[in-house]
Amino acid sequence: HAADAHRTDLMTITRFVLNEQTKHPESRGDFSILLSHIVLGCKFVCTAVNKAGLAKLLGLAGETNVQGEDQKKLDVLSNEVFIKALVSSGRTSILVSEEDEEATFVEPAKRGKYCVVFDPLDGSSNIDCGVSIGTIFGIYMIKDGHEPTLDDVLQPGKNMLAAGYCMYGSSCTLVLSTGSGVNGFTLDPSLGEFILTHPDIKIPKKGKIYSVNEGNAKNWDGPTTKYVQSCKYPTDGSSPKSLRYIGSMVADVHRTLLYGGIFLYPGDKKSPNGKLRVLYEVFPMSFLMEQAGGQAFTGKQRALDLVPEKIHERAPIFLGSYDDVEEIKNLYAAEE
Ligand code: AHM
Ligand code: MG
Repeated sequence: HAADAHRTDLMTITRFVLNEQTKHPESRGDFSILLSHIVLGCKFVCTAVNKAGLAKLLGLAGETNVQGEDQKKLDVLSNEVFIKALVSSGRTSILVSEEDEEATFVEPAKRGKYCVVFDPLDGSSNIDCGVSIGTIFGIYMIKDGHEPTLDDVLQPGKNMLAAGYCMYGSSCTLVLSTGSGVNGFTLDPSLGEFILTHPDIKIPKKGKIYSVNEGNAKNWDGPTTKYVQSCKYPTDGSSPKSLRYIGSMVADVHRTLLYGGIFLYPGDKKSPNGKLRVLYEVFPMSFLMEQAGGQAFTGKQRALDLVPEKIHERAPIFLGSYDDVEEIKNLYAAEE
């Protein structure tokens, strides 16, 4: 269509967030500014990820450059990019990153009212073979009128104001919820802008796919074992589910969100709390799932009700289509 070539009415993520802001007349635009800094971080990491395959040629990650300095690994680089972008926004007080043992407390002159928890580059085992990886983030508001403390981030996931992820895959896709639904944006590399391509994402009520590392099956508990067995050998006359597992949470959750189904990283005998981290993996993805009409469960409770005690704490997670998560909830309830 000729007219399409000249479309300038595209909904960019900047325009989208500013539109949302006008719904809150009291807003002074702080959230929009914070988000624009996160978006900048995502664009930067996207560029670095896209060049990663040329590392040897260009002297990137892990190689020594012409000055003889060691080049930074992609995950280290991504962490630095996001820390810088978030501090320079002037809108944050506390940052928790998967890459850093301790939380970062922003110096008073640059402080703002938000706390950001994030995994700058998740799916590290997939970096060197060019498979999709991503950034995951969640945003809390600091409690008013006191010095920021770790308690500001050790809050249940339901207190998050916003959550999202950016997937560096066949295209660069940013999925965001500010608590009123979920929207997906795709980076147009020629414009350098994220364009709204997936408005108001709703996860199918029931799916045909399950996603889990079955190599851990020997150590699973009863309900997880029964559930996965029922995916393969259903007894209610339905067709078996397909298995899809990338081993990159952002990619596995993104597919689950769009196609429906269930993603699980259960606890097992070796790791009773599973592998995934509560603050910056389990919470943001659970927030998005609920906002899209799905569910997220830890095997004991609604994931977003969990109150973390440590910033790098782990929890088992079952998330996805409403009906599929309901089944696993029933299996755990029957155990008690
Ligand atoms: P990472 O933070 O070291 O990258 O680990 C997290 C990743 C997730 O993206 C993914 O869901 C999971 O680890 C896969 O784990 P496993 O290899 O045990 O299946
Ligand atoms: Mg991770």
